[in-house]
Amino acid sequence: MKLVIVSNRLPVSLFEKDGRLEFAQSPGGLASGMRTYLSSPRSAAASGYTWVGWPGRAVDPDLQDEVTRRCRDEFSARPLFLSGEDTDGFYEGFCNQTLWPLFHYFPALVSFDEGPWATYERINSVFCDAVLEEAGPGDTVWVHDYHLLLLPAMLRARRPGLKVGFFLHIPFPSYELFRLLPDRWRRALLGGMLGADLVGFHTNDYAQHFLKSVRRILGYDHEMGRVMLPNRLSRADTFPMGIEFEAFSARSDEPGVVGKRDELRGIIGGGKAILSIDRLDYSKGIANRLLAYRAFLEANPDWRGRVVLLMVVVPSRTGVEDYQRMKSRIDELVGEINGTFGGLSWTPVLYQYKSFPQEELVPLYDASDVMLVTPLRDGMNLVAKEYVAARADGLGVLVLSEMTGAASELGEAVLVNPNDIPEMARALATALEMSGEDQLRRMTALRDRLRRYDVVRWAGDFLEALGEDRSRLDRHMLPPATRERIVREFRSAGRRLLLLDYDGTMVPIRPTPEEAAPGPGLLAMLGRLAGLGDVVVVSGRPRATLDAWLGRLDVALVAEHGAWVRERGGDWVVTGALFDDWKPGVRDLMERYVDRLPGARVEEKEFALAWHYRLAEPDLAGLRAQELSDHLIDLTETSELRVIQGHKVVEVRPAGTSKGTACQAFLARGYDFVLGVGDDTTDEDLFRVLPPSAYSIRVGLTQSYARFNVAEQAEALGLIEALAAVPPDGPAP
Ligand code: GDG
Repeated sequence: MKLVIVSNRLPVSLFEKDGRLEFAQSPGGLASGMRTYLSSPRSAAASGYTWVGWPGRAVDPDLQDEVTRRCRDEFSARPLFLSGEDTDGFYEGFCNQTLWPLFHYFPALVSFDEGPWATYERINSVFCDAVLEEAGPGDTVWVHDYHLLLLPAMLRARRPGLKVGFFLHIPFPSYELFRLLPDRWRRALLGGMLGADLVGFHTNDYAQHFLKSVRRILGYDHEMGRVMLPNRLSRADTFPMGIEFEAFSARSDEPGVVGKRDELRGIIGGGKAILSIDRLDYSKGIANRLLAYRAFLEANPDWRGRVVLLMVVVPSRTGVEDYQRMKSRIDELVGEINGTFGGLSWTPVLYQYKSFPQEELVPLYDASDVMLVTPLRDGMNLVAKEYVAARADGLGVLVLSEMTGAASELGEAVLVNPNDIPEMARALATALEMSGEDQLRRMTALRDRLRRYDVVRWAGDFLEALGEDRSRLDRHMLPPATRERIVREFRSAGRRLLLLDYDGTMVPIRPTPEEAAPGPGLLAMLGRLAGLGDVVVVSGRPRATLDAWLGRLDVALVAEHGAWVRERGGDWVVTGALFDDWKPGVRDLMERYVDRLPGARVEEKEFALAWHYRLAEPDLAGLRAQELSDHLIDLTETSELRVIQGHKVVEVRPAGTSKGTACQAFLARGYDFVLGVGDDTTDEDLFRVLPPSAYSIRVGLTQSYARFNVAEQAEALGLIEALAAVPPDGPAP
């Protein structure tokens, strides 16, 4: 299997030197992380990879062939050439003036211009063409980041069999922010991402935000992150990106690094150093950080002259006006702090407006007592992790913004809210005054965690999850040939048994249980089927409903998930030792949850109570259903009751009977063709008791004990109808 990696920038960038084109490593966490993964012996991309992306500048048409050849031969890369006009609308435009501010919670800075959107769509399709030239059938494509949100669906549309993964390196904003985008855009962006088999995020919050937007905007529900699309599954999951831990850790012993660190320490003098490194961007909260440092110096005069803030700001988007303004504000603040507090013998802020190669960051990390990472929003923030890795001595304090993805993993850091300037000032004092023992304890915990989940593990886990997912699903989807085989075997069988769930299998799930009554077509079909074999309708419905709806058919009925059985032409028989003295307590609790959720209602059955929430607002309903189940599980822990979460229903009934136990009597009668079909958790009890030779089908793309899944109810009904179409006089000609 070949791996095709796709990102806006290639891991190498072109630049011109003395009239010649040269290559340099591209900056940023994605490029260096993936480079590390691809060159690691632990990488699974051993059978080759190609990286598709933009080489960082417009290339003259005469030179494109040569650049393409060199990229291929030297870097296993496929360059994609974009004109200045393309990058204006695409990168500078939609990426950085719409998606970047919106996803980093700066709605006031978001541009809603149509022009850049059109370019964004077009450039995503240019990427699609290039990827399809590189990826063969059976290859895996890993698409990275917000520049290419539409690409996964484009790839899926043109090559459905391709395995596609997508990873978002920046935050996915809450639904309230995401919904600000015009409906066309937000649908296309979500649909684009869902084209991937696996969508990865740094944190669980981002994944949940994405899933919520998918549910609210596209209407697709999910189960544990698996999004049920009409004909396939996509999965959202969390993969917090790590760094090359051992390399950073080992570097601090290299003589060159030690020398540089000592030199820096000399400049700092006997005092302490606080380090701050970021790209110039409004998301990084650089001005707030300076304000916090100023507040700290104001409140702690004894620290004046004994501390230095080493502030590295990497030039970025230098042509954009907002960034120029930000730069002026930072310059002013630095000047003001140095002017107010500094003197000839002490400069409070040592400010560098330039970029450093990654290896030169290590002596900076090592020389600094405190690392101050306080973005207003950041997808992950690898600099925070690199600081921890570089501190092989186990000392140093990380002060980290709660608004970074890294904060969800690095709980031993001193966490701060970057909007709370007094709090940050206090955190600085805490960090500078922290005992060596406390530093060591926190650092050791942080280092252990980052060592285990490094960047190779991150990429490996993502690709493994991507590989697994599809193979599991492919095995389960009912292939057309098997469907035909089922019909054929049914025709030629002597004794046939069909165990069929009702709601969600023979009729679609309706807003209220009453609306699911069978129409004449369905009744006629079941009548025909009953002439061909033994049909058992296995339902969670009360027996009165089944009697009213299906009682006149020559079929057996199972009601209340197995509590009652009515044989063909017989009477209802209770199947186990059933009791209902538990009902009042459970009913009270369920009713309290009806009060808390408009649209919910309690249904009383003879041996069960069901709390339905199909008509309620889906988000709140999901939450309340979860709370209610947890509550019920606590309440019934020591009793013989079972709490079951089905399709938009939470049900409590005595343990000991199930659709499985109720059907065992039928199965024992010996059939040479058995088929079970159902759509719900309660049908799993039936699938579990079926013999290996039986066919079993679960409606919906969920993990199941059934041998096969079909995506939709209509597909299940179609199969049942095909069986009913067999001529009544036995095997077809
Ligand atoms: C996106 C997300 C997320 C080298 N020289 C400098 C410098 N480097 C290296 C650092 C680090 C990387 O660049 C910067 O790390 P970030 O985490 O900020 O990564 P980005 O690629 O900018 O950002 C971010 C990341 O993707 C990975 O998913 O963590 O949230 O925005 O490896 O060693 N970094 C800086 N100055 C230099 O001079 N700041």
